Amino acid sequence: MDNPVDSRALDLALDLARRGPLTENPQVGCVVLGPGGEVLGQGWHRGAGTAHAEVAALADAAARGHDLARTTGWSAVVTLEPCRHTGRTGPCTRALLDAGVARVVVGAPDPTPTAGGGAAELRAAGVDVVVLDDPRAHELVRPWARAHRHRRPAVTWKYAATLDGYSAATDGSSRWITGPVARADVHARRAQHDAVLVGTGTALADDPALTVRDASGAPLPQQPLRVVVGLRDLPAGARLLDGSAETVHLRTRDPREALAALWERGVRSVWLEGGPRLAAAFWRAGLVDDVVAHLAPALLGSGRSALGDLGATSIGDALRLQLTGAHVLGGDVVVLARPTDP
Ligand code: AOF
Ligand code: ZN
Repeated sequence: MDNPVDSRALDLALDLARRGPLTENPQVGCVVLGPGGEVLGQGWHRGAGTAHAEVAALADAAARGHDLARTTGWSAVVTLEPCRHTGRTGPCTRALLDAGVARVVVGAPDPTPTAGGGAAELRAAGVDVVVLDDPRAHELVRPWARAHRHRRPAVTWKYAATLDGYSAATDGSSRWITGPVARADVHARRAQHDAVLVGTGTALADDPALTVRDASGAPLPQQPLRVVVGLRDLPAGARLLDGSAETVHLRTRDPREALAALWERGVRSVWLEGGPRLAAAFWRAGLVDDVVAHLAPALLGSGRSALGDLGATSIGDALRLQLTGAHVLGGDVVVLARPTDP
């Protein structure tokens, strides 16, 4: 990015965006700059149904005493392309034009058919629009943007395994492979998804609660939807049926069908926690967008592999992923990866 004022404003807008909740709507931040590049207003989106970031930032500028009738030389720097639709709130393109903002800097485009296209609309109205295509702005809305592009929830596959790739011992026991720091990381990441999904095999074998809990083990007030996929019934006493969070049982073996049902319910991101066979079915259908692997420095030598059969018989058949991160978590390692396709 060549303009240091835009660059600093985008840094700030990204920080503001992250203050917003992860819901059905993306996190968006906006900074309004005066003619000299000074920050006049800051805003972020606080969740579906509330003001968009641009409207919030203009309102903030007004609240700080800046006259919205005299906006000559003002710019707006937004992490996501301003919407051009009337959803639960009005179009941000309109709000920016009404305020007379002459220049708009966009971090990443809005890929949705209804809201997207605001940049072109602003340009047509004579606004100087710069689309930065900033990697951090893209990353911020990635699951949401992918969900809309593919019209299905974005899927993150999470597993914990020994260093030699086993997620359970031969007797089926798996508690615990990783330590408390890695497990706390799982809870934090779970909380960032609309739904947590397992197969009936895992539900029956492990009787997981799949809730998001704090350090003391208490469930947080806001819980992702718990989803079980598969044809077998859950026993009446299963923890998934304990009422501590909403649970749906999708009686299908088809990942695509399961995701279609979840999309209809408004789910845009899914945290897939196994088991190996269901995860393999998602991979075979090309339905995994991100991988979070927690690896413990332990060896089993035999046991249940973290992932079921992908049909690979030769090393050339290996599904090669792009490494996106790796770091130490307590006594374990987290590895982040994703398929290379766009
Ligand atoms: C923006 N600024 O701060 C956000 C945008 O139903 P609504 O009115 O909340 O609109 C939701 C859509 O608007 C959402 O799907 C996305 O395309 C866009 N989000 N756009 O200009 C914002 N949050
Ligand atoms: Zn908007």
